[in-house]
Amino acid sequence: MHRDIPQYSSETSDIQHTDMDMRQVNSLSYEEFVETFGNVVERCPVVAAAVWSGRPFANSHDLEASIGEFIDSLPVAGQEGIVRCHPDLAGRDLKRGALTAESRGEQTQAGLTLLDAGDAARMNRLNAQYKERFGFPFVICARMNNKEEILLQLAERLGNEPAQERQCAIEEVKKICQLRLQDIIQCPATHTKL
Ligand code: 2AL
Repeated sequence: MHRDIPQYSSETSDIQHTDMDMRQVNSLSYEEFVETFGNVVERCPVVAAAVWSGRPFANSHDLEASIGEFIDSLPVAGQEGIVRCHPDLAGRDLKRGALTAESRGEQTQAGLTLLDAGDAARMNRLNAQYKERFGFPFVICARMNNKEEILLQLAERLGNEPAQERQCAIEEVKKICQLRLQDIIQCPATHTKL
C-alpha cells in the first residue's frame, strides 16, 4: 500500500483530515486513487474510478468539477443509484454501527446521534414517507445543516415534484463530496500581496 494514502479510522466518529497536495494526488496509481477517493461519493467508488483518467487535476475544485460532470452525465437510473447508496439520516445503519466513517462523522456533527425520542420518531416517519414517494432516500449535506434544518428540509422537499427532487438530491451529493474532498486535499496556499 502507498505510504501516503490517508486512511479513515473506523474507530472514531470524528471527521478525519489529511492534507495531500496536488502533486501527491496526481501521482496516485488508479488503485491508490480509488482507495483514497472511493468514498467521496458515499459507497460509490466507481465515481473515483471514472474520473482518474482525467488527471492531472489543478486543485481540489478541478477534481470536484470532474466528479460533478461525471454525475451529471449519468442517466436518471445512474443518478438515482448514487442517491440510493446513501444511508438514511439517523437510520438503521447509524443505530447498528454500520455507517462509513465519513457518514458517521457527518451525522454526528449535525447532532443526529443525539436526537430525542420525539425528533427520532419524526425523522423515521418522514424518511419513510420520502422513500415511499420518491423511491430513494432523503439526502442532504449533514455538515451544512443542523438537526432542526434537516427536519425542516425533509418535510419541505416531500412536496417537490420527482424530477425536481432528484436534482435536489444530486446537488446535495455534490456538496457532501465537496467537503469530503476538502478533508483529503490540502487547501491551496493563500498568497498575500506585499
Ligand atoms: C448523508 C450522509 O451519510 N452524510 C451526509 O452528509 N448525508 N446521508 C443522507 N441520507 O443525507
